[in-house]
Amino acid sequence: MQPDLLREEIGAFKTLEQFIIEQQGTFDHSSGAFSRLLRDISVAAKLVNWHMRRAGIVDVFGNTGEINVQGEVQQIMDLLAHKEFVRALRRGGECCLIGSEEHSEAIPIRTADSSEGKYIVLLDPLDGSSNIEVNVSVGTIFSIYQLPEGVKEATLESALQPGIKQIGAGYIVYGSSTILVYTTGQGVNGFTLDPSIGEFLLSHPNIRTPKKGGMYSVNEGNYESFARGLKKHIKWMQQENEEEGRPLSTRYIGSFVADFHRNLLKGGLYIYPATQKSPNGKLRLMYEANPLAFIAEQAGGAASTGNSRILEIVPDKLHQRTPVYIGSLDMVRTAQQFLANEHSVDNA
Ligand code: AHM
Ligand code: MG
Repeated sequence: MQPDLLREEIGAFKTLEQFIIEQQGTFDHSSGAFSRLLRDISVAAKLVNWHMRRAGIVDVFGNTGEINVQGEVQQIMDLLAHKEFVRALRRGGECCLIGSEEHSEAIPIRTADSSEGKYIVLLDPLDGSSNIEVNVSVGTIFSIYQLPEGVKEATLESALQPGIKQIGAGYIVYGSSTILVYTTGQGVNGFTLDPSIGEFLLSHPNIRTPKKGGMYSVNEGNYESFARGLKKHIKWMQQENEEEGRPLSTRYIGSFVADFHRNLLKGGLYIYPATQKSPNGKLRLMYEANPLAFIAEQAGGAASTGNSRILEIVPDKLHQRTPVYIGSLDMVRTAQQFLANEHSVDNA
């Protein structure tokens, strides 16, 4: 492509910053402070992206030798991503509390005697990190709440709000390109990072997810320990029925954020159910399930525990887990029906 043409094309796109500023003042919470918070998140995302793109050249593969609060081996990149987000949010001054998958306690940024920051950010700095070493897409997931009215000091309690109270949520996938997708409750928009100018450009405006898709994503290696209803549902998805578009295809990356992103754009159902080993599922409510549930609903999809809406769960722990059925509306409903028809969660 001619350099001039390339420049012209880039100029035709809106940057994330321009988009955020345009939105400012058009809905509740769309204040300058909120815009600055989103900017801080996007800056951290660019830095994590920079680390990711150099992985393999500089020595950031492998684990830190530490076990994180989830009992999982912490990867060096997990820690790097955590640090970049904490640093950007601390420096930005709009955030009063951070909850991170990589830190057992909530991290207060604001104290009673300072007036800085009214936003709570909960995040999984690097989701799917066990995939990093093999060049498979990973991502960051974030959820934003406001410090409740009248609360002066940000503590863990102030962060334990149900997902319906989120005022923003998003994710970044560091994949074949780097994309940031977010919602503030006014639809879902996606921005692709243009590495030549270092800006996120609006590439996926107003994302709507298909009502029904041709893919399901679940770790079928755990099949034996799934509930009877889910086993039946999986068998049903595998049956031949041309009219109804079955069998469906299986697609499972093992990075929730990347599986979710694909299904959001193409239509599909992602499942991480309760299993014998993980009776509450594996995924974390506050910084994995809730933010993606907010995005799924805003894009016209749905997110369920299998029998109730994820966004309505009242949390009691920062790192609590939940079963997840998320994606295209009709597919989540069908999954719920299969589970409801088999009241028992006993195994077949
Ligand atoms: P992580 O946040 O520590 O990376 O763990 C969550 C990941 C999800 O990204 C992914 O969907 C899931 O764990 C895969 O789990 P499994 O290997 O049990 O299928
Ligand atoms: Mg994760």
